[in-house]
Amino acid sequence: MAVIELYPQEKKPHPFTSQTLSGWQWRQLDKGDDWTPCTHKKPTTEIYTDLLDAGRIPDPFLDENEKLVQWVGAAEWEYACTLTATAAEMAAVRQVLVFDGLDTFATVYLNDTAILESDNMFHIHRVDVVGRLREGDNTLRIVFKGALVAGQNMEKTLGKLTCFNGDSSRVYIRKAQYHYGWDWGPTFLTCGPYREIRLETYDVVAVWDVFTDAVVLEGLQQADLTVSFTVDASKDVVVQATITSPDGKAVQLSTKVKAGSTEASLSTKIDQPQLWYPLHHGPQVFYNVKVEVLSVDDTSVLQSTSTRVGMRRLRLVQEPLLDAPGTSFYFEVNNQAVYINGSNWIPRHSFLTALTEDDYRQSVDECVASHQNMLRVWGGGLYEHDSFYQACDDKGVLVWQDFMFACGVYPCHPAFVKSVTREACDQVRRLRRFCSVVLWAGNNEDYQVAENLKLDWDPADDSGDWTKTNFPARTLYERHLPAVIQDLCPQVPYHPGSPWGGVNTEDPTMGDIHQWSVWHGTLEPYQRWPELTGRFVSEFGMMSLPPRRSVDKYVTDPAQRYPQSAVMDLHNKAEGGERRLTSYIVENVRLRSLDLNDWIYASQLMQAECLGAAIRACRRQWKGRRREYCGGQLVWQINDCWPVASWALIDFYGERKLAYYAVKRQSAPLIVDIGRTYTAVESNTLEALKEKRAHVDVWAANSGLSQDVVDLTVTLFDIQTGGVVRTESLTRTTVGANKTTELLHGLAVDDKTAVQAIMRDSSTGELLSRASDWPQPLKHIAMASPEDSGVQVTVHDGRVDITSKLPIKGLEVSTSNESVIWSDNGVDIFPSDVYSIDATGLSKTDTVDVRYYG
Ligand code: BMA
Repeated sequence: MAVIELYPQEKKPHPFTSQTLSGWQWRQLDKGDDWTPCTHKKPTTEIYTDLLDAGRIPDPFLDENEKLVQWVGAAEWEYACTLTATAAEMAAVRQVLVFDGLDTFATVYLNDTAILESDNMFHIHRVDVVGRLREGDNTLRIVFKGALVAGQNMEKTLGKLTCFNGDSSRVYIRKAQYHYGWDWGPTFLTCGPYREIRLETYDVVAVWDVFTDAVVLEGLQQADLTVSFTVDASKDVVVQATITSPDGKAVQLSTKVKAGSTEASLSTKIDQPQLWYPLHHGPQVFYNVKVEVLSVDDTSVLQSTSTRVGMRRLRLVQEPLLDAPGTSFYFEVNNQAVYINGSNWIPRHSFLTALTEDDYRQSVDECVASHQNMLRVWGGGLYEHDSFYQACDDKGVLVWQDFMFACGVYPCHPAFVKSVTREACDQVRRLRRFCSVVLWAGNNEDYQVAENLKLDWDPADDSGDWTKTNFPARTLYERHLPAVIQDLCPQVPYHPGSPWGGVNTEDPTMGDIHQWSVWHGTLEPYQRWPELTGRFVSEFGMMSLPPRRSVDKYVTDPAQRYPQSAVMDLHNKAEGGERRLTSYIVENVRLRSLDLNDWIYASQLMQAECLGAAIRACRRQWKGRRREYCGGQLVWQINDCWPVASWALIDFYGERKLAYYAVKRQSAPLIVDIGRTYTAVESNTLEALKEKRAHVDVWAANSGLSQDVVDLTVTLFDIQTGGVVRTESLTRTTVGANKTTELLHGLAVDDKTAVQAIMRDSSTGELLSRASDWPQPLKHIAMASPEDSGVQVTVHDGRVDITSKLPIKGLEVSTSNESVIWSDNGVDIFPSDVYSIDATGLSKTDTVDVRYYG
């Protein structure tokens, strides 16, 4: 290719510059309103938060205001900002406007000339504006059309498809699907420039999409590194990559890149690579990769950019098991099997631009603080903000990333395939540099919907083109999306859907399952969890109400603060939400009243018990090499997007529910655990009159990589008197590495007995873990009266110590000091034990309230 000599020797090339746009104003287009300047200077914004800031709508999250602001989603909106181009920027050969994401039906005008039409929230655009940009002030205007109308028009021409949650038109629209309303989320069809817009100018070159693919070889002794990048150069240049190891050793590579727009790469081998590990498995270390573009003539630096890479060897292991049908489904990082204790992640807000980098960081910190090592970015939300993945990389939290399809029958006509393929390429290119992303999955529950509706889905049909069937999107999930992964990040495994695998999506012996027989489906008692596990349980959950402090925020009228009020009902979006929640509470927890505080406590205790039972059942199935009968579980869901009664562990305001602590206790790397089993004695043919016997088993679950030598004490207490019924102990017992070890089997118990197990390190005596077990269901237990319990709470600076005379279930500590962070809560207390809870921010003069079950 002929190289155009743009620069006479004396003219220095214009260096790469980047200017982020901000200073938005907006108006309602279909009403011909005047412009209103945004009250903030942020680069990203959206209509609901702007209307709220301007006092034009009531807070959509409070009371029943959701109903009052639906008109916003039906209207047309226009945004504008001024882009001031400097003389230097104008002198550049290339002037490009980069759009990281527009939500959703957007026409962009630069000085009244249309420069871009976008109809997919997940597309990233680079638009050449040479000849359109002028020196000084330019106006960038974006018209946003209503997504609902657009979708319903498509339904008219292309036919109505089916979905669960939200308006059926959503399946045609590439917009975060939860905006249409979900069984935990409100309907707010917001719009706006939700991700950054930048003007990039340069002369000779721009380099972007820098990606370092690290292939760590099997023995972990070597990594093959390829640094790839996209270059737009109007002249030949030299691209140089400097790779610096975590301990500061640098390797330099360079290549000459010919003029033009092209992809290029540099490769090297690294011996003894320092590897990145998930939480609790090793350090999170990174190689820094600096890419510089040098002028061929004088080696001056024209552009410089830095990224980093965490190197890990990754496998999703699906292999035959010993003594069990089907195949395993577990993650292996750097040749170590990793048991997954994690959660599902939904968008952290209905209005994404309200979030800060700190919000993402804090959420990931909360995940880590509860010992959870995976978050699944669920398919009804969005490809998350960089800060989310950055935090996951930093903390060793693995990410299961869905493509953005959820609970629906999606179309697969050519225009849709084109849009989705581009979306996948844009987002995979952006996210492949985060080493925490360890799986891409095609969708959320779309195969389940296909089964439910009895669509044409024959797993044996591998034609690769299902577009003529009534389950056309299978072509996306099994052909187009895996091709993108294969092409752009072949190190990361692809799974066609979640759930997927086996004879159908409910097959517990292969692939992953969503276990919703508890809560949805047949409303199975959670005591049945030992029979409900699968090879990997990527969803399961239980609802509860947010803590009282939160309820008081979103229910502003005190007269509405009761469990059955209209406001409380609007803030419970689940189908049959009240009925199901009531069933589970009433079947398990003895209620004193329907008072709001009692109801909240009952729901949270019940949720904590349920999730504890589920994780206990799953984790026990991690039995060592070739016996990975369950590879992990992901709680539905860790967070909320607005204030609501939901399955969340942490509510919208950041308040932890009791279940958060139950998950934390169950997910600690090394725990002792107890399970109670009831067996019917066949002495009476009438089910209700069958006598039942109960026994408990005790085991240790260890996700650590070394074995431990422990002492175990198991005490059976009489619940009414606090007397010790029986004690069993083991000394110097070995707990195997990275698996569960059964310790005691078949201790007979009755319905008056609660059990406590304490596990200590044999050599140091250090307390490693406590576990407790109670008769089921809890409602049948005759608890002693609170006056006899002898509960004592001693408040120290930063800690409380709790003792009791009787066994105590689900003791919750609270204080009006809102800054306090408890390390544990909703705990079981037993006689002759001191239960300490760390309380960051607590002063010994603070008043600590307690409540407990019974
Ligand atoms: C699931 C999810 C969501 C839903 C949740 C609770 O299976 O995939 O669609 O919000 O259950 O019902």
